[in-house]
Amino acid sequence: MDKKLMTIDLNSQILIEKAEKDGVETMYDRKNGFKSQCGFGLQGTCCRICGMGPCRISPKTPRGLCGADEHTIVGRNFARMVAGGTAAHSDHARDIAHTLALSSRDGNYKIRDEKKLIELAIDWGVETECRDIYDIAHEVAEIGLMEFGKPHGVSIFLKNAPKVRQEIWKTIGIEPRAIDREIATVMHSTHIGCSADIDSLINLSLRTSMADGWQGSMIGTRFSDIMFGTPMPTQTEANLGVLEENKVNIILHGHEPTLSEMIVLAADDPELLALAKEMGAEGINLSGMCCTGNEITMRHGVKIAGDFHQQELALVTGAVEAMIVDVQCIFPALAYVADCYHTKFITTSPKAKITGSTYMQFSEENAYKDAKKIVKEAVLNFKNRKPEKVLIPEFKSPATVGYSIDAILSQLDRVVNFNVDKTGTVKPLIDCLKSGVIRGVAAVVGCNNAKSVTNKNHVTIMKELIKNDILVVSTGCGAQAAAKFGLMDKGAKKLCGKGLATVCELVDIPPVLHMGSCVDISRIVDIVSECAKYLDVDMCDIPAVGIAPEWMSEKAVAIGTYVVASGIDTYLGIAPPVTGSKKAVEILTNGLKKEVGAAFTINENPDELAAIIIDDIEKKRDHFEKII
Ligand code: XCC
Ligand code: SF4
Repeated sequence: MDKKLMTIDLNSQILIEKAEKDGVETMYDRKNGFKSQCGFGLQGTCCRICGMGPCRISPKTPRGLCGADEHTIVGRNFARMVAGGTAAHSDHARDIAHTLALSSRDGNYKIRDEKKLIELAIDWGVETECRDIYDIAHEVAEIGLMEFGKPHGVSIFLKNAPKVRQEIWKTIGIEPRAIDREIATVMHSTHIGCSADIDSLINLSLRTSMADGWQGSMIGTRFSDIMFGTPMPTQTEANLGVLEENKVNIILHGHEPTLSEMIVLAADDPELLALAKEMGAEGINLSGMCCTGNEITMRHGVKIAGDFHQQELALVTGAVEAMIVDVQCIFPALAYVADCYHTKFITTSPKAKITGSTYMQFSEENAYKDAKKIVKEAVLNFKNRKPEKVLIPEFKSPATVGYSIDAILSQLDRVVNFNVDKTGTVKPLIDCLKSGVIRGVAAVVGCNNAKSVTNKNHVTIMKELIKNDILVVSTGCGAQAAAKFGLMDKGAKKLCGKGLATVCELVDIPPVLHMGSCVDISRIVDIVSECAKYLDVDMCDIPAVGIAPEWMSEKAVAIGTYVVASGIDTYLGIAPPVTGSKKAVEILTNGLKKEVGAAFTINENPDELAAIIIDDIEKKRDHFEKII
């Protein structure tokens, strides 16, 4: 396939061509090299859980050596994907919790949102009267850390869900206990000779995913807001056109805000700015990719360089002095691409060491010092840039980002109720839904996937939804697709149906709201939960859906599963590796409806998927209008 047709992003197309001229291999070349992918892997019917395998299921070999059939194998593989995703999100949260435990008045990490901390402390029964805010923070951090390994009880966050939802979780046995325990249980239960029952394996997957959504991710988001500030609307720009010819370009890529927050500070350090001048640069230009990019754009308006599929292409510009990464979604290929240019590919986490990178360990204890050292490395590299190899493509799009729940509700409240107090309630949002000016809310989230044309599913579906008066909220690389294609610009209201356009105009918001990184999907679950509680209904009664049009990571599988377990229907634009088991497909796309009131829908054609979603939201509305 013509590589340029594998993405709809014009900058990417230009850089794919440049990579070819420069003799640099990218994911798009490798995709063409894979003539076909393994059918067993695609369907989830290859088992290599024990040393007798791999066992592959086909009509001639319907059972593995131990007798496991396709349902057992698909179920076990699915559960392990959920466990992998839960582990990644939650380990991110664990680091944030450790950082909160380290926070101090004169240290690197401070408390920025005291109100949020106090609210959480009260919710968790921590004494707040007449106490130093840092003592409170440390006790809250300790409770958060206990969620990973407490020997008794279930997630501390479950009690915030509507009562009916809590009952469902209890009845079907998916209340997550300690986070690490759920992950360990999946690894145990899927070991050879344990669970071989598909219903049980999916139930196990649901409980583990709940440890991601209603535990790890909630800790990650809340603690990040407490330490780094709750995001509020701010202006930014998105796509590789944000790189600057005359400045030291540093791209931050990965996930955890602990590192990136410090780099943001260090990039403003007078000493380093002076050094940049000395090197002949006009300054230091920071931008972000993937979820790290989302974290720092939400809180500081740092420009978005691009998404998951643009990480190699960013280096192909020849204008990046350093790509600084921590964990998750980092192509090992960056080491090879960086080698073809002057770019320093700097890894920083003991959890993600990559051959061929420059390893500069970042520790929270020495955060600012470490961050300065890393930025200095980038600045010193400016002199090695080869002007003849530089090509910065021009496209970039303005975007308004920073829509935490707090931001959305206070903005709505100000307009609808003339309430200038910053804390809003969900009432105005519910009024918009009730009256039907907004038909529903769709969370369009997740990755890019080489199985589809990059960004095409995201953009097609989002445009179709807003045209039909469905408010879109977004996180992860989906949010970056929206930002790059102008859908997070307030001017995008011209693409909306009449109802949504009016709301955007009145409230002064874009039709696609950036809600953060993928850990921040906890914000979306929270707001649906709050709406349900306000109306005294269940979460599955709200006309809200989740959509992952181009998902690819195990984290996305965990997310989709907890979103469904929360009663929110979830739509996938890429088929997960479960199609080899009819029973697994039936449970995931239908059976779960009876248990949790929501299920998955899979369709790889974005136009068809959008039509199904719009139709389903209208059906949900019929029910919604009847019960409220
Ligand atoms: Fe990674 Fe989080 Fe997916 Fe993007 S969306 S490719 S997980 S960076 Ni989260
Ligand atoms: Fe084969 Fe069973 Fe071992 Fe899987 S667990 S590899 S199906 S023998």
